[in-house]
Amino acid sequence: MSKDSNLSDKLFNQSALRNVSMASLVRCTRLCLDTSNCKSLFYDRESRRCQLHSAPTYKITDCVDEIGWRFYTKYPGIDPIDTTSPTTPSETTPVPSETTRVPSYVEANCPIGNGYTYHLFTDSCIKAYNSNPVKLSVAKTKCQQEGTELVSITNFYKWQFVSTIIGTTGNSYYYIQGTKDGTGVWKLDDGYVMTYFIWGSGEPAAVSANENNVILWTADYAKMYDVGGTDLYGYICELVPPLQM
Ligand SMILES: [Ca+2]
Repeated sequence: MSKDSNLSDKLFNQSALRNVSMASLVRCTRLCLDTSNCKSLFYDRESRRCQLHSAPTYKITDCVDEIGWRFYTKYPGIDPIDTTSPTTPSETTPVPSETTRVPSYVEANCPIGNGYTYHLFTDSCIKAYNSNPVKLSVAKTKCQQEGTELVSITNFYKWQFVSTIIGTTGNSYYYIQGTKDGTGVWKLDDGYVMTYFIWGSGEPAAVSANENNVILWTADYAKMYDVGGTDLYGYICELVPPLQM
């Protein structure tokens, strides 16, 4: 997320996706990143209000003056849309050519030339590997070596996107984020509790000890299975853009 100082002390006070209290900007940002259609947010440090929005940015003239609010967007550099009147394409609108340029935020958030695939709706950028199966610790290292991390699946739409990348047939296994702690709670690598699961048939079920990690198995529609971390599987890396605040 990038701060846009042009909208400091401004607020777009219509049609927020969420309007909630959040203890910090980091948490507000996290909520936006976990909300599939959130593209920008306003945060007021004083009142700790957090407003999530579905447009990448807003025109200053569509905002009201509200001291204290700051604006952050996933898509810096995008021109604001007209929020005051519905746009109707005119007859002279040119037909987009097949060589439409890749939007700059895709290039910035996802090096698609490197085998990664970008999904706008979940703002995620992933690449699956399965030709050289490895144990979990090596999978994490492999992702880190290219500046990414194992994919974290935080909602249905993210899972759905990932499943289209790896497929839902065949017999392939892929490590993803998710570690069960000593009290049985599943957590992501940053310590947050996992809230979204799409377990395979009969899972989670530890048929051997220490099935404290998660894979997706294409033979069961790319659903989640708890496994140990020493088996050799493919893995899915995700490029997570750094927070800019
Ligand atoms: Ca299992």
